[in-house]
Amino acid sequence: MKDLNQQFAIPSAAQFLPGEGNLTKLEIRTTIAAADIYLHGAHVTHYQRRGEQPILWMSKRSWFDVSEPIRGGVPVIFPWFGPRKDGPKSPNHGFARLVSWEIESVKQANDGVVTVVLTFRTNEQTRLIWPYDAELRYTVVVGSTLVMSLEVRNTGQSAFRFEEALHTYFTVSDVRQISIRGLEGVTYFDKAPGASSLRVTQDGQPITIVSETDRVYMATRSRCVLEDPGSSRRTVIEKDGSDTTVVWNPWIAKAAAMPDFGNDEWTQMVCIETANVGDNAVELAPGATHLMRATLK
Ligand code: TA6
Repeated sequence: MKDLNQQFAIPSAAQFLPGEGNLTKLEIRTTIAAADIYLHGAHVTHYQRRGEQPILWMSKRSWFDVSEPIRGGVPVIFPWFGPRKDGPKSPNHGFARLVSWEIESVKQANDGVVTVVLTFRTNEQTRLIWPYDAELRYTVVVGSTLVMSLEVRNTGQSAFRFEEALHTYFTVSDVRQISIRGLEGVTYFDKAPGASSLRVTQDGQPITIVSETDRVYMATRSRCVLEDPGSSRRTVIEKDGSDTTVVWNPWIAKAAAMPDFGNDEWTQMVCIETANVGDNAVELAPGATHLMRATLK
């Protein structure tokens, strides 16, 4: 912690502190915005524009344990999404959110915007479950918008195909009142239990949440607009380098089944995830780099 602060802290803007579960947290507080980033999973757990309500949701029951993912904020999902389709028994949503990331830089521009770069390189542990070499570089820009960019470089000798997501949890006043625009007419895989048919095409109406919702919208580069009338707030999610958008709310039963998710918390959140999943997975040749970015306004 002391070394991190000596090397990277910016007085009255960015400092490292022991966070929940004594996990190391970078706390950013400027005149423009506030944000928290844990080294565990390079996990952004908090973002709030000065004078406004927080945008990201965190479960009050989240684990803060090196062997568990943090519940809420922006989990970084890599190199597979959801359960592992092939290969040995592996954690849901890959390993990137479970490892400790390094700080490459913490900088503040003249306008007060703070940019943090975190990195992770695959190692012998990850090669046991995923036999490739990659370097991940995650840039988080904390200003009047929150901009998160995940860069994946193939540092090995063989090509690999990966899935990824910035699995963003948004806080809402009541998920039953929200609407999400931008995915009209897009085809999605419906992963909710008892889903009618696997592939469904979204009609011309905004998405509303009336039951467990778990949809993987394919081949879409659209910006989404989350309307939360209860807090008279509109959040815009723009994206680059992402062809998949996932929309998720666990609803009652699924929320109750998760130990790190309060039974009644499902009404206060919705995930709108910037991703590349399934047919939109990314093929990366040796030496190549891919960048995916989410901008929250
Ligand atoms: O993004 C939606 C989803 O894939 C759901 O199926 C649900 O599993 C959610 O992610 C959370 O997964 P986690 O492993 O973080 O509990």
